[in-house]
Amino acid sequence: MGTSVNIFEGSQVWVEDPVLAWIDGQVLKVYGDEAEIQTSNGNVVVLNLSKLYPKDMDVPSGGFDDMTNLSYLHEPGVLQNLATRYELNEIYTYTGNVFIAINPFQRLPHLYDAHMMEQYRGAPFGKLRPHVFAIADAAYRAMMNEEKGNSILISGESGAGKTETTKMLMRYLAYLGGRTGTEGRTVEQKVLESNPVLEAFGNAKTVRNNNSSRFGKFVEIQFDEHGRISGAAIRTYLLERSRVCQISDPERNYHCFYLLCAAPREEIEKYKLGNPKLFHYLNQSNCYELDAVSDAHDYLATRRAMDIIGISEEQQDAIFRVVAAILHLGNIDFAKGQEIDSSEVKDERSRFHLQMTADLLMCDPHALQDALCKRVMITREEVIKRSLDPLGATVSRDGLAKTIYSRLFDWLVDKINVSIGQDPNSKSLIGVLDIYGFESFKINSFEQFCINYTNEKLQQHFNQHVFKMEQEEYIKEEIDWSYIEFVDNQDVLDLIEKKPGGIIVLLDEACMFPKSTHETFSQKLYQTFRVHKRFIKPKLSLTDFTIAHYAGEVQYQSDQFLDKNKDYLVPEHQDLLAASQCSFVAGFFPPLPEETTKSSKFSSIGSRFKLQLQQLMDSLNSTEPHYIRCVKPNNLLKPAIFENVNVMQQLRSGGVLEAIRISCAGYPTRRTFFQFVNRFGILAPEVLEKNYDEKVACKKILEKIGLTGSQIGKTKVFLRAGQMAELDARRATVRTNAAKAIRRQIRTHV
Ligand code: AD9
Ligand code: MG
Repeated sequence: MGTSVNIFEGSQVWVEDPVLAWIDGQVLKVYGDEAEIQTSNGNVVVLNLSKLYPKDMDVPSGGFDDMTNLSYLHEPGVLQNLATRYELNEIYTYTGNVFIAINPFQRLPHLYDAHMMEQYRGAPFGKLRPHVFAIADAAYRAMMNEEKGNSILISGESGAGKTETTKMLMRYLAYLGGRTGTEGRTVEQKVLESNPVLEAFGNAKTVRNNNSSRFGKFVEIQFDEHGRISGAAIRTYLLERSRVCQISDPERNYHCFYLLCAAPREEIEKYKLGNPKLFHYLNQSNCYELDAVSDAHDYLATRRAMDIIGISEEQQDAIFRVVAAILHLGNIDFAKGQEIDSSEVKDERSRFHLQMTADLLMCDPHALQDALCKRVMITREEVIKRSLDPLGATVSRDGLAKTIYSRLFDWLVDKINVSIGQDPNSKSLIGVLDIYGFESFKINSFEQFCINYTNEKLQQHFNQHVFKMEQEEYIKEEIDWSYIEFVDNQDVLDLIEKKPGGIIVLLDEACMFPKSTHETFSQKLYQTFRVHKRFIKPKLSLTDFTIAHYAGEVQYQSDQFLDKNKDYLVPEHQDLLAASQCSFVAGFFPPLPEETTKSSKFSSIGSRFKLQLQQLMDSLNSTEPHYIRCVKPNNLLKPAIFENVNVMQQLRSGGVLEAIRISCAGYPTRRTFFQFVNRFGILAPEVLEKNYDEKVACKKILEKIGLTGSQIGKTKVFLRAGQMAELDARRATVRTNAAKAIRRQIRTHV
């Protein structure tokens, strides 16, 4: 979207730059459709006029709070504005409906203290500086005034600050809807304390974030007719299961394992734990400690949070007993058994850990060993027990660990929900969504597929909303808007979720057909989507596939799709744990209905996730949404470093620029009549001399300059993309000519 018509000698412009994303410069010469530009780092470049973007010379030194105030709402303008503000620790900025939060990577205590909360309480929106409290306040007021549910959708890449932002929002909502002076465990306290508990069991250090959430979360806070918090419901999505038994340096496993290893001595002794370096599930990585975090302290804090939520002492003991059991389980190694292709517990040390695991899970050690090393085969004639080789037994062990851990996590979520309680009479609610952002790595598997699918869904929701808001503004101002085109991503969603024939359906079919491999699955995809414009078969691979997502192309490796899509609980594991003497553990494994044990053992993670997403979208669709886009300014996780290219990429994939694009399709620039006359009156001085009312003056100015396509609303002038630049260019010419005239006059007088 170049604005070539308005570029002339002396113009200040932005040009693309490989290092800085955008760099500013001045036009030295224009010839034909090319221009010579001197950039601010001293280079001279020649570029086609369509590659130049006008630079806004009226930006205040601290940037704009709301970027729709920029004369030119384009990439470089947005980037420059955000960078300027970030340098001043102004981490929050609006772009119309979208709220952008840039991770400061440093504590800014004053930004979130009690005094700040007080200030934002009930303050008219836009009166104070942009702040997450203002978003929460707006959602709360809207909920109270309109008796309609509101939701706050937070997105951004790993480490961008989603979870921290969510916690600030929840704190502020608890402040607005809390019961002052009440003692004991109030609903809002339980809601707040659910965070440290879920983080202990669902967060881990990754290369991208020391406290990365490995699950998605939607918290629905319910309010009574007085606007007080009366209940809540937490829904979680897709916990990363593989982390329990597989980590790579320098990441960590889930926090709870390290917390328990740092527990007081009695507990360490009771569970026969000790240094985390002794456990296979932890020592695959060399990272055991986190900067500025004390696991010992966090262990006690987690226990306290559990107290507040209402998890009994006994249940807490059971929870940590299961955590310890998983660590011991991981230390059971297998060696070749006496028979061919069989396995047995390797050595004395492994036998010790087997015994410990059985003790902690309160199950029979022999049954545990069998469940790990053998499989029951049911053929038409007989039931036989087949041995697994050592590798098979190890896979079985890891499978058991993952199953137990994910059931523990689900139990915690359920427990928190029951303990907080839902309010059946709730008048209204505010939902807060903290979910993984778009991912594109070197290797992308089923997890990235599900994550990016989620983001496509949310992006569609976002686009539709932004578009609707735009239209509402046009209707309010009574301007004509019918020809604005709306592009959406329904085609990508069809590719993934359509019934019949979408990728998820084809994957389920492959999982149900015993002879399928990832090769046959990929072939099926290639055949089915040969002409789909969002589906690409990469040239150099026979099994990868690429999806052209709204945020860019992602190449997926299909080799683990089938395995990862199968949620399959080995019957031996089920039987073993269902028979546990510990009711807590046995409770994770309720007896299955007869049919499922016999026939369809396969249950599809992809299809279940699709259903969960649909339910989430249904919930969101009944609310008034607010969007927060978190941005990670650098990959070093350090304060005060703003990497342009990196940020630009996130604004693109977060849909911020998409929102801008949608608004550019209409009338992106609006000025009140007063602002317009003030700025462009110079183009029609004769109009200013008459005493027209502002609206008429605007009309006369527009007539005189012959600007077509713009519209006059009830309170504002609406300009098409690029028209502001055109007007500014004319204004600049008029001013230069005036200056020349004055100089001439001075010369003739002298
Ligand atoms: V992930 O997708 O769960 O891996 P998030 O949730 O987006 O990611 P998180 O909120 O965990 O990121 O933030 C990462 C780190 O940035 C935090 O641990 C803080 O150290 C830091 N951070 C984020 N937001 C703020 C803030 N508003 N003030 C101070 C912050 N520090
Ligand atoms: Mg998070």
